[in-house]
Amino acid sequence: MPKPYSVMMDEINSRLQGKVGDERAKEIRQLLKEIQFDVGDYRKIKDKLKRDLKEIETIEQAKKASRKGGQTKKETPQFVVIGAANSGKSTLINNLTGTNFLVADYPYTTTEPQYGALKYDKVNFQLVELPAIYEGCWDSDKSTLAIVHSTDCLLILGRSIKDFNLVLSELKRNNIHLRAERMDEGFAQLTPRTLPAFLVYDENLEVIPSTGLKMISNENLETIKKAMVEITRPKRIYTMDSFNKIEELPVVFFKDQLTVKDVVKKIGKGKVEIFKDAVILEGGPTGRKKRVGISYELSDNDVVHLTFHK
Ligand SMILES: Nc1nc2c(ncn2[C@@H]2O[C@H](COP(=O)(O)OP(=O)(O)OP(=O)(O)O)[C@@H](O)[C@H]2O)c(=O)[nH]1
Ligand SMILES: [Mg+2]
Repeated sequence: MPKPYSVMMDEINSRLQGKVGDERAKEIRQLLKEIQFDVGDYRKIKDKLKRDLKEIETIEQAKKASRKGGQTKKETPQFVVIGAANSGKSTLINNLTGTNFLVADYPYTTTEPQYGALKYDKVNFQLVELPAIYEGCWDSDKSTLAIVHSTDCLLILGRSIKDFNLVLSELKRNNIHLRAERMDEGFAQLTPRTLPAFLVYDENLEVIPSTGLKMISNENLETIKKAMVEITRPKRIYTMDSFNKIEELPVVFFKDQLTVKDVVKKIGKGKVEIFKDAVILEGGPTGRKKRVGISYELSDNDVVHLTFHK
């Protein structure tokens, strides 16, 4: 006996509630299998589910393509730079990363995502300029929206209140929420999608919409770079080589409860089993010396000397 349309939709909505990405796609495929009728309201529901599925598949595919492997995510936080046309996105990325993206005084100069890299305070960052935001820009362009979805942080650029309101409302319309810092465990995906973000404004702007987010003038590149470090809260851990020399480059982590075990794991497979103990120089080479075990919690800039059983 077929069920009424509204009853069916309630059931479907409750099964899809809270599910995003691949998980949602899986549930939709299952639903499509279960709905056996293919006429009237059933046809309508199936068509709707199929459209939904196609959209998710496009987003998931683009997500995967926009992040080459999981590697980048762990070590190199990515900032997507978004803003209205002519807000100075290319200029800012050029200044921060030394790229040479086309800057022009007409709108929609940048039509494809552009990538730049920046190293600051021993942390690598990737910056991506997306094509300018306009009302409804992501309705048809799901692959650009997917880049926003999968990024670690947003840098929102504007030259006027109108610029900021436009970007904030497009984010809201697409169910993307903003927060002032990364999550405790790094850049994990939250539902609905929640991204760490800050605003970069032009000097001439007097009143800024109150968002609870950090706001920085574009006059000072150094402050912008500092904000990138602050919002991502890296833990830079320096290891020692076998001659007790401190390695110049740290291993960088993005999670709050970081233990010696995380560092050991990073160094190599099978190392946890042969771990003996660790000596820590707290907060840097001149810090207090401590002998600790594998579950000791590390802080930013700690130096770690690991020893292993032969
Ligand atoms: N007053 C002012 N002008 C700027 C600033 N940054 C860039 N410009 C100028 O604004 C124009 C647009 O700069 P772009 O960097 O191309 O802006 P965009 O956001 O990348 O533009 P689209 O790619 O077209 O969306 C250029 O003429 C820049 O020289 C700024 O901070 N202040
Ligand atoms: Mg541009």
